[in-house]
This record gives sequence, structure tokens and C-alpha cells, in this order.
Amino acid sequence: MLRWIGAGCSILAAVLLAPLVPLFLLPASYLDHRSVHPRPSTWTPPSYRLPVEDIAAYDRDGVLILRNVLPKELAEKLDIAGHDLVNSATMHCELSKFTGPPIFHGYQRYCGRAQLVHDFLRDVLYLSPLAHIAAQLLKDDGEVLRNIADVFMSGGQLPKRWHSDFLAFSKFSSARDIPCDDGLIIWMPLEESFAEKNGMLYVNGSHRRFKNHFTQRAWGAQSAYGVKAFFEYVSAAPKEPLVSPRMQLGDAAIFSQCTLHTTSGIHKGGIRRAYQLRFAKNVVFEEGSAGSGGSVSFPGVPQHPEARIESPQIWPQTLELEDRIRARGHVTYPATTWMAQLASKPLFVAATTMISLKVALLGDTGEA
Ligand SMILES: O=C(O)CCC(=O)C(=O)O
Repeated sequence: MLRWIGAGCSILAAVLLAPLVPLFLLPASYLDHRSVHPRPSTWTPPSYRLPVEDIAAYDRDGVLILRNVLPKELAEKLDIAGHDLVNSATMHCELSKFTGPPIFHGYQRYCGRAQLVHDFLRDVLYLSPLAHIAAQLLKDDGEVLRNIADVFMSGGQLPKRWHSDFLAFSKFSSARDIPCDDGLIIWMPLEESFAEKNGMLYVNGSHRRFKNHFTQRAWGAQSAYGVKAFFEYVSAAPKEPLVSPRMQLGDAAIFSQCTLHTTSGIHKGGIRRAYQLRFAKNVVFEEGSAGSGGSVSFPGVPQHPEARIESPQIWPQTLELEDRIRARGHVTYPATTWMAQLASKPLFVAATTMISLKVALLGDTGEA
């Protein structure tokens, strides 16, 4: 009997994973626009001293909009990379969609760890002052920061879906007391972005309310790490006052890992492209960190055999070993490594494949 159930599950998994097969045949990375990894090793990204008022505003609101923060040359590179990612698909980008939260399958292109496969995005990470800005907002610019993730996303009608990125950060933390101040997201539009064009909405002050909710009540901080309690909170939490910024290429919205946010869900034509960098301090990679305790566990991109290069140390300086690997060029994983990575979480991948098919057939209307 058990053998029959096992065989049935394998056939079901194979059928569900079959739509992914063409993705393994795509090119590995983006070869049209190349640049070299910054030298020397180790490398410290440029400085950008934030006024104390900006730091105070970020602490108070959980979101800070910086205008024109990317140097012109890097803004141009970001735009070029964005066109490359929209115009062509790679194995890395297409498969990374199946290793992250399924709420983004309505996006026409989703690329996790995109800086590994496009040099111009790597340049935005290493050559911009964003790491220094993150270090000041995370309270101490002497502390070690890792770029725990970077994501490129684009699409037309993008679904509205309130959430915070807390559970994605919890995978990289051993703390269980909701360390909102340990991680932040830097979100950058690649063209003008505003509410009517899938612009982002942020709930002002929601980072503090999130922490208070889970630490000051009987159920305790630990419950914030469970998907169910987390999304119950998100759905019941007030969605005001709203910050709905009009932004353009070169600007950045910086928000706490605990800040509630969403795309507006309003679409008046054209696609919207955005790139984001996530920085965290006190990063741990061990199994058994808060997020991997059964609460939320995405497969993630495969891991480089020599170093944690998918989440590189950027501040106060890079690491020689990681620089050495990046200096060799794009970091790509063979199809067999991707297959093994996806096979490590077959139920997750089967579920996310089904969601992806459903979204492709029926669209994704998101929340009202
Ligand atoms: O860029 C977007 O449309 C959504 C980004 C977002 O909500 C996230 O990455 O958590």
C-alpha cells in the first residue's frame, strides 16, 4: 500500500514539475553588458552621510524616501540591466521564482539574486553608497552587513498584497525577539513610479506596531515566526496612515523588514520595473535559525560550494574569498544543482508550480 502511495506521489510530483523543464534549457546569465568586480579586495563601498533628521524619520516612520541617491552612471546601468532582464529570460531568474514566496507569481519577471547573473546589478550593489546608508539606518556603521538578497521584479497588472518581509529576514537571524532593527529593504524604481502605476504603498509606523503586537501580548514574540499568526496580524492591522511616494529612477525607498507594504494594485498601462537590495546585520546561516524552525522555509537559490556568495558581506568591507569568486564572473549554477535544490523541497515547489500555472491561466487579482 505504502509503495503505491509513494509511486503516486512521485508521479504527481513529476507531472507538477513538468512545466519547469523548458526553464532548464534557458541561457545561464546575461552576457550583453559586462563589467569587472570592483578592485581592490577587500572593497568598501562609497560613503554617503545621512542627516540625523533622515535617521530619525526612518526610526519613527519605518520608511524613508531618498531622492537622486544613485550616481547617474549607476542609475543608467540599473536601467540597462532592467531592460535586459525584461527582454530575455535566464535559467537563474526563471527558476529563482520557484524558490521564493509564491505571492509574486503574477509578476512577468521575477529574479532573485539577480546581481549574480548581471554585472550591472552587481555594480549597483558594490559601487553605490546604499550599503553605507543601510549601515547608518541599522544603527551602527561599524557593524558588518550582508546583502541577504536582491530581487528584480517587473510586470503589468501587479497584485496588491499586504505583507512585511520579516519572515524572509528571519531565515538569516538567530534572534527570536523580532529584531526589526536588524534588517531593511532598499527599493528602487527603474522608471517613474506612483500609486496609479503599481507604485508602492507603505504603512507609516507599522514597523513599531508589528513589534509591539507580538511582544506585548500573551502569545509572545515567537508566534510572529509562524506564517499563520503572521498573516492574521497583517490582514487585521490598520493600513493607515499611508505613504504613497512618487519616485523615479535614481530614487530609493528604504523600509524596515517589519514595515507593512504592498504594490498599489492600480495599473494605468505600461510595465513597472523595480530592483531591491536587502541588508541585514547579525546574519547567521546555520540550520535552526528562527525561520527554519518549521515556520517558513523556502528552498532559496542554490549555494556556492566555496562561500556564502549569494548573500555577500558588503559593509564595512567585502571579504577576500567572496571577492575572489565574484572576480571570476557571473555566479551560475548548473541545471543539476537547481534540480537538487528544488527537489529538496518538493511539496513547496509543487505548490508554487500549481500557483504559477493558475496565475498564468487566470491572472492574479490580489487583494481588494
Ligand atoms: O516591487 C514590488 O512590486 C513588490 C516588492 C515587495 O513587496 C517585496 O519584495 O516584498
